[in-house]
Amino acid sequence: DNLSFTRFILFFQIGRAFGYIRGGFPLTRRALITGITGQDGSYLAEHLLEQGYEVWGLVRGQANPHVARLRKHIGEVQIITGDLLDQGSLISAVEQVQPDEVYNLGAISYVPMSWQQAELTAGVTGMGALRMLEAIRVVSGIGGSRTVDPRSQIRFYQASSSEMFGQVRETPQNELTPFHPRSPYGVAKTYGHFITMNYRESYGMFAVSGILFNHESPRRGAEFVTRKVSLGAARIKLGLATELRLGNLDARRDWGFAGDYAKAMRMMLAQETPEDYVIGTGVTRSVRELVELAFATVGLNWEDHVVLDSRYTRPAEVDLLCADPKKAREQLGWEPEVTFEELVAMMVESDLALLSFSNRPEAEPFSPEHW
Ligand code: NDP
Ligand code: GDR
Repeated sequence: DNLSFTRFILFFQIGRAFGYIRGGFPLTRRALITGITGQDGSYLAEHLLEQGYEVWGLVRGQANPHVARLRKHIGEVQIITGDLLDQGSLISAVEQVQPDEVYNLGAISYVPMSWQQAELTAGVTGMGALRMLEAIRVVSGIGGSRTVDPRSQIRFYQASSSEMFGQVRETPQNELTPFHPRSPYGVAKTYGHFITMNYRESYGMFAVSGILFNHESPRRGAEFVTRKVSLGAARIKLGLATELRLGNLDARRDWGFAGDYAKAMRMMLAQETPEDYVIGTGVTRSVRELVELAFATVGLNWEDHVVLDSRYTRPAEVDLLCADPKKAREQLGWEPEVTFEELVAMMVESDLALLSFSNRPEAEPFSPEHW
């Protein structure tokens, strides 16, 4: 009846107002995630669903095989088709989903591939960010003399990377450290970073970049060094292989757990003002230390099994990365929860379990080209 309808509207409006006062948000938020089929997409979707969000994922391709993998982790995600190379598809996605938040995680993200397909990397990893910003701008009617209520703005998160620092002259690296990218991937990410900043400055959009250092998990692609090592140690332990071929063991990275980093993404969009943040642990380790620890976890000596192979060295390397996450700690209240030791143990144990069931399809999740 009319009275209960009026009451419902009243409670709804009070709820919305309360939501704004508490965290600047109405009660149920709708998120659109590009790159939902990747490592971070799955953790972010999981986290947002836990927070009561309605989650939509942009998926490319006609029958993307990664969707089945995503569905196994998370059921409630709604899928919409689109591609970061296709401006129209992004406009349609934003129009259809009407998101409160857009997380742009889609990218060609494997650094060595960016030398083999530099133009594609520029198009997806770099220009993809511009296309998504344009989709939001056009659908929101921002630009020219038209302004929007800042509270109803679509908030945009860009997945920036510590690879933008590249050849660093200062360590640890923070939000003010200059960029000197060392790969076509790093260059493309630097474009994505600055175009995000530019749309914030030009149009007043709530557009931010998280400069995330390396983050890993059992869901990490098998071409990246942590997963290659955890799978390698597990395979050797189970007698499925005898050696593991690697490139530069001296490179140092700041490795954290992807689940912790997904939380930081949401926190950045929940702030009063749009700002960029460095996210990392503040601890740096070499690839050699990673290998030593992973093999020790299964009771093996890495030196008996690791073979150096120049196919895995890069035309230009990033030698040392170490985050200074002070701003994120102080302003977001973000802290990493999983240590490097716990992360390596988690990944090796997960791969031992995975490979022990040899008739499961995930037992061979890597392509021979990367192995
Ligand atoms: P993944 O490589 O696991 O995932 C990449 C995602 O991008 C996949 O879902 C892939 O979908 C999608 N994608 C590729 N090409 C396109 C395209 N043309 N249009 C739309 N989507 C596309 O990466 P991560 O999850 O590890 O990383 C997420 C983001 O964060 C990336 O942008 C990465 O560069 C960045 N980043 C990652 C860090 C890390 O340590 N993991 C650190 C810093 C930044 P498909 O299933 O179609 O292949
Ligand atoms: P990275 O991650 O390039 O830092 O980019 P990756 O795990 O590929 O390499 C880390 C370091 O390990 C050295 N390395 C090897 N790497 C791979 N992949 N395979 C090997 O056999 C091998 N041997 C040694 C590399 O030379 C490098 O120094 C990741 C990606 O997720 C990016 O998308 C993201 O932006 C950055 O992390 C932060």
